[in-house]
Amino acid sequence: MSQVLGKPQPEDEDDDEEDELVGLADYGDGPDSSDADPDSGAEEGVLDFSDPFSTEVKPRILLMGLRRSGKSSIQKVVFHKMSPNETLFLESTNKICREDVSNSSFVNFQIWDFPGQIDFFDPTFDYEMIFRGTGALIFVIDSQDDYMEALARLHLTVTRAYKVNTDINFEVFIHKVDGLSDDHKIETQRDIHQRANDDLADAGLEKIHLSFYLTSIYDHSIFEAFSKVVQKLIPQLPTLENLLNIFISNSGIEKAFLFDVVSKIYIATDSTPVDMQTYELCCDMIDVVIDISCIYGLKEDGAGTPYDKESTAIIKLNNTTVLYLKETDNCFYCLLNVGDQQHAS
Ligand SMILES: Nc1nc2c(ncn2[C@@H]2O[C@H](COP(=O)(O)OP(=O)(O)OP(=O)(O)O)[C@@H](O)[C@H]2O)c(=O)[nH]1
Ligand SMILES: [Mg+2]
Repeated sequence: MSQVLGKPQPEDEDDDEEDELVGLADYGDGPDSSDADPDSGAEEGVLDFSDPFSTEVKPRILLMGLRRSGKSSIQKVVFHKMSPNETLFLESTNKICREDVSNSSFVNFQIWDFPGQIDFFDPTFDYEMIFRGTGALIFVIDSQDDYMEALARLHLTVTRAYKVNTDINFEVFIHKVDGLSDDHKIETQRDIHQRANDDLADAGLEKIHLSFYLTSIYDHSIFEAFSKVVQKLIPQLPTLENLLNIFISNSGIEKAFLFDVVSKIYIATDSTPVDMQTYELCCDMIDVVIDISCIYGLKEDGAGTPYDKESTAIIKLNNTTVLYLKETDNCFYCLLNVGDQQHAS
């Protein structure tokens, strides 16, 4: 592995199994198999095709990519608030793990975390059934490693999936970019973009559109990228954006985001460009408000929820920025007002 400035990684005990291909028969189907994931909540489980959930009409987001590319880490950091350093101790996934994410009326989908090596030729792997119900396929590439094999796998995965379902959004996460310099990031993205599209063109499949994101679990880029993936699956997005546009043009507010409280991904924002610093500021504000609410927001007997529809917070920064946050239906409006000291009311 050609590690460039990487964070320390534990010994990969499974290195010798690198070429092992996993068929569906290996994914486990009994109740015992779910303990492969110690963090699994009640809703999280190992795929069982007889499970009524799997036929439910919820957009499905697949996390695919080579082993140790960072798929499970992404899921844990974004949806389970796991700290990035803790992901060093995650075990390799050996079964498809499915999780329902139903945080609000807008954020309502399933995430399927795949083991690194899927064998499309294994007759027990019913990829047609999997791709048929898929809204987005996130393919994770470890940018700190040699990515040629990952590109070949990306091509195979995308072409297979496209044959089954032409409506899938193909999202490529060029991941672990925390280990790359700024120049190296741009160069890697350009190279991966070029090679992946050339491969598709050679196969006569230029019509397949791939979106690329530079991501890392060590900063907010993974939340931003996931926000964009999820937004594409929200049919009400144009309406929400329109409402936020009308809102900012009538209120003197500089920027407005609609956040999912639980994951901190933003569901919508007005059409002014998103600047990373502003997004990070809003994420930090959500953390502060939730932390303070959990300490002071409960009744003395511990009853009630720490934050609810009545929750509001205003933070004034010393650079004339005012942050205003309001909860509604498990979403936060986070508004940013720069320049004058008035806030929305
Ligand atoms: N530097 C860096 N390391 C990361 C990042 N994301 C994940 N990792 C590390 O990459 C290693 C593998 O992560 P996993 O999430 O287990 O990878 P996976 O793709 O789920 O692997 P399999 O389950 O074997 O397919 C872990 O040691 C993580 O800490 C990142 O953004 N930056
Ligand atoms: Mg994994």
